[in-house]
Amino acid sequence: AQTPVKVTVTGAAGQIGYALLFRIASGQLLGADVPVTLSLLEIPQAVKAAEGTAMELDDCAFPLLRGIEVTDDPNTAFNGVNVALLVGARPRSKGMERGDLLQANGGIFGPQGKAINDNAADDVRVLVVGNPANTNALIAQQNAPDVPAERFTAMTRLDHNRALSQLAAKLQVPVAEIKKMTIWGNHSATQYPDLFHAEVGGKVAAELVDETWLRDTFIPTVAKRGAAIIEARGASSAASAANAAIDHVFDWVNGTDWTSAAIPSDGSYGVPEGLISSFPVASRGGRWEIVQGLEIDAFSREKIDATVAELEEERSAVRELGLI
Ligand code: NAX
Repeated sequence: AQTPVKVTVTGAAGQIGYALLFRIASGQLLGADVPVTLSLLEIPQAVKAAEGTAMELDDCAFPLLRGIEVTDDPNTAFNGVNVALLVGARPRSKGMERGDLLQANGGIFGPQGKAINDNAADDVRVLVVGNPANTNALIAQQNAPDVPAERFTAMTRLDHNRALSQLAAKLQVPVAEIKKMTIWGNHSATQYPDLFHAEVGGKVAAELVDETWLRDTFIPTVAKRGAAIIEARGASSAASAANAAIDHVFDWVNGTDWTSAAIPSDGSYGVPEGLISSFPVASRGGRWEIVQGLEIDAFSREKIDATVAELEEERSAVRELGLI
């Protein structure tokens, strides 16, 4: 029998955790034939709630779920971990400056990176969902010098899926007909959803829509969708975020020709090396590769540069705070 894959979810008692854990346990993260064990990491005050979720997971009698642990100790949670989903983060509270936010998250992602460094399995893969996701991933990575840098990634797949859905609705086509969608840069309002490389029925998507819609509707709708969900639901995206995390890890492990993920830059497309930035990526042999050779026109160049500049500022800020 196959050894179970250990999947650790931080922020397990939160709303994304609740939408995510049952899908992992049912086999959707890694495949319908891969047994898993789950480790639920929470802060002490939320351990009891996470235990309640663990009870419900038990009550599903998932055939692939071979064990559950609930803990507030990162060293325990990441001991032997193969897939780490870092969801728990410190949200921005009223009046909080960016520096305070980065500092608070450094206090979470620094120690978690170190715990991954010291305890994880050799094949560990890390996906950071908790915001500011790209920079939190960078902090964790920089605190895990013994883990290959490329194993630290951040989630822009929700933005990618939002872009697919917006374009499909505009063109009245099924999402499956859209290929080569790309989100560039930071998972923030500066992100750049790119229709100049996306294709629908073999045609370039940007040529199937008018320029005004692309610039003034599509890009801001995708970039500000998170805020629109909060406005409508009274709570931030949860099931769709969990779904995107599942998509990201499934494709990383099982392969894909094209999607979007924030991965450490190798300098491609002028993105400074080491920044964890979203790119068009393929996954082959269990590794992400940046899709090469795309032509970037002036419009896209400006958008990519703006979002990458924000990532550079965040990196400088966490350097100044001594977090990396
Ligand atoms: P919730 O506030 O519902 O849950 C967060 C949980 O994390 C809480 O239970 C909290 O106790 C726990 N937590 C805090 N610090 C922790 C630590 N040091 N160790 C372990 N657990 C800890 O938030 P939720 O709605 O689940 O969102 C989680 C994160 O995802 C937020 O940072 C949010 O901004 C981010 N998002 C990222 C998205 C993306 O596309 N990358 C989209 C959705 C979401 O907004």
